[in-house]
Amino acid sequence: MAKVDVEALGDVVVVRLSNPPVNALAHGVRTGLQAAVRAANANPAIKAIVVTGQGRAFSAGADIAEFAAGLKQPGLPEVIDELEASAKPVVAAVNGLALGGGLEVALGCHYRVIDRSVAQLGLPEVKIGILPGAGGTQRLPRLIGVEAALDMIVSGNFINAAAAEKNGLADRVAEGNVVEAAVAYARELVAAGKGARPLSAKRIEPSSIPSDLFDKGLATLGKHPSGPMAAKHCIAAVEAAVGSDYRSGVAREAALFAELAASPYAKALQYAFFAERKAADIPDIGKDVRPRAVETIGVVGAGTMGVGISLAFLQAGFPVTVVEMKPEALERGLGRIRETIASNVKRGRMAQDKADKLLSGLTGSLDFNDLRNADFIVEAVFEKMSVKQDVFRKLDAVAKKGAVLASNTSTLDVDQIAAVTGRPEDVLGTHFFSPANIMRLLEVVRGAKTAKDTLATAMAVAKRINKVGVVAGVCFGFIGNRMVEAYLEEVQAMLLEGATPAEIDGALEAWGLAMGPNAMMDLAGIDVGYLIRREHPLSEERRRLYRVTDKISELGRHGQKTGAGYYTYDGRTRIPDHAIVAMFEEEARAQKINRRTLAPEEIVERCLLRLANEGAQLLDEGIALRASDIDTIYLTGYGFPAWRGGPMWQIENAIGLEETAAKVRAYETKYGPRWKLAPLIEKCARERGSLATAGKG
Ligand code: 3H9
Repeated sequence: MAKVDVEALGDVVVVRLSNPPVNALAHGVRTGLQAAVRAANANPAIKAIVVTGQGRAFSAGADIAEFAAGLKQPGLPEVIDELEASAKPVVAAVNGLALGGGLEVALGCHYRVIDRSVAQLGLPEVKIGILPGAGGTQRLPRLIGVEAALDMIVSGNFINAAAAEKNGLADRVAEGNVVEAAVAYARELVAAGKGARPLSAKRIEPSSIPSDLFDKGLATLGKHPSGPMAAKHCIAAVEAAVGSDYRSGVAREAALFAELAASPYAKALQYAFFAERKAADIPDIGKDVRPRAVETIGVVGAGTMGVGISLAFLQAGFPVTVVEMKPEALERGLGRIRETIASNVKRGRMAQDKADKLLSGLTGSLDFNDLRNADFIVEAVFEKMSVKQDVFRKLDAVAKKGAVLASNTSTLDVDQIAAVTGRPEDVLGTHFFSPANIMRLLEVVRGAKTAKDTLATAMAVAKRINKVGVVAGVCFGFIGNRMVEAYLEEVQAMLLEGATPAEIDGALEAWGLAMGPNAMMDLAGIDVGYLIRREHPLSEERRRLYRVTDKISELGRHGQKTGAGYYTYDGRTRIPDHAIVAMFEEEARAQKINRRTLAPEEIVERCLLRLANEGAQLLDEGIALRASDIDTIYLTGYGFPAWRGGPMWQIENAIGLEETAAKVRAYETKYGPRWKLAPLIEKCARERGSLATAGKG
């Protein structure tokens, strides 16, 4: 239950925020803190107050789940103001995470003692589309300086105790028990006659900062991951701290906070925060299903994916054995792993001793027998059923009992792969996204015979390698790539109708996507889709839509790797190519399509609706457990902007399901069966239901 625990240690009272797991500042915590401060001030025997947190966190901030319903009184700003107004000195003992409202509580305290080894401090509100709204934008610049505060608030990044010591956030850094250190410090302060020291009483002189600081901050924002509003409002709030009294600054902070809190971007980002965590919840797998122990990893294949996957495991501290068939391929792969780690060291992202330690866990081999001790083996060989099945037969022969056998297939039937082994219960898909050491998504594909603990193990492993595991059922392309198929098909149609690759990419990138579809295909390789289309039976419609792209591939223009695809390339820079537009013009003439200019809004709408319509179909088929899983896949694996919530969130919350159904029907009338409305959207629109409650999850 959300509350605070109060313990009197002689003349110092320790107030512990207690709301597991991270002491979010729910109503009970706020009232508890307020009451404890009042009681301590009313008790003549108490000379000082120490505020700390229960467990691993000081506090991770306001309870995000409470935002939707509106915060009950007393609000956090009032509680912190009252804490700061305490006549008796208040010392924060920062025992772990102090984030958002949690750090704002620490800033409301008069002094801060910070744990050396575990503390992390930050104001990450911008990442959920808001700003520090409990005085943080006013108190932090008063404490550590405007520039340093601006950086922390606009980036949302965390700092550790050493950095806090350097920038003045910490009065003391504690090596051992931080609460004991804070209590001792409080007594020292009392003995020295040092009392309350409210930050809000300080004034920041405008002359103390560069005159162009805020203009520069705005000019260098670029595409901020929080969308178009939050970072700008953060800058405006900090600006309000300069040259003004605390009261007027905090009033400006509150007004800006209210604007952000009401924005669709904040709602989308907060939805995304919980969606990501919900993905770990699998309805038929309770806490009684224990993941298997995983200490050692095997990777089969040292191509691009095998290298990325090996790096992901090595960087999380796992020893990895990589098996290849040919010595040159093995050496090339191991070389790329070593180069990536060396470049991380060179760029200051990793210490040399850590790199040495990671690389000491890397073994290369040409012999499948060397995988006999591996607990978790990922196959990352050529995307062809016969090749994958051959690998799984070999793995079945050598892997130890209970080892998880995972395929990194992006499209193939995991059940057919499992069927060649004598242990299909140990087999599943782990679909990594390229570059696998960087992309956060891991689609975990549950086969018909995958055992519950095999699935639980893969989800636990995903977490250990800092990935977001999302469960998918077996179908061609699983969740992400099946939706991409629909999306790319629509892109082909628009290219024929008159949009250029640059217009399509430009429209979607301006809307927020990290990369437009044509640039994405050029990066992934146009030949990849071409080969897949040749392996699978295609409808006449698809054949027609992909005719030009197939020709582009046949010309050897496979994308960035060949220096030309939909664009030509100067290094990584795209250059629009008239020859490609001419190919689409010619094909349009042959297909009797009248070319026209497509507005950016139409481009975005058609892409979004095709994605979401296919997503609803996947939800209906039970391939995806819940709409939020689909969105999580798009946000973490496909460069969809989190501040737009995801394709499913968009149709439900930005467009509306009835409107979506009407639009899709209109497109169906115009373009035919590829626009068939997903029955689930139709049903939800008719019954005023919600996709959020439609799945099995
Ligand atoms: C704020 O403070 C506004 C103020 O400025 C002004 C107010 C007026 N609320 O991520 P994990 C839950 S805004 C509610 O899996 P980790 C989380 O859902 C807030 N719940 O663990 C999960 O629950 P479950 C500013 C929260 O170790 C569980 O805790 N603060 C909150 O990987 C464990 O979380 C932030 O934006 C919360 N604030 O990461 C911090 N935080 O087990 C957001 C966590 O049921 N939080 N939960 O799924 C984080 O960044 C990470 O959760 C954290 C832990 C780093 C704390």
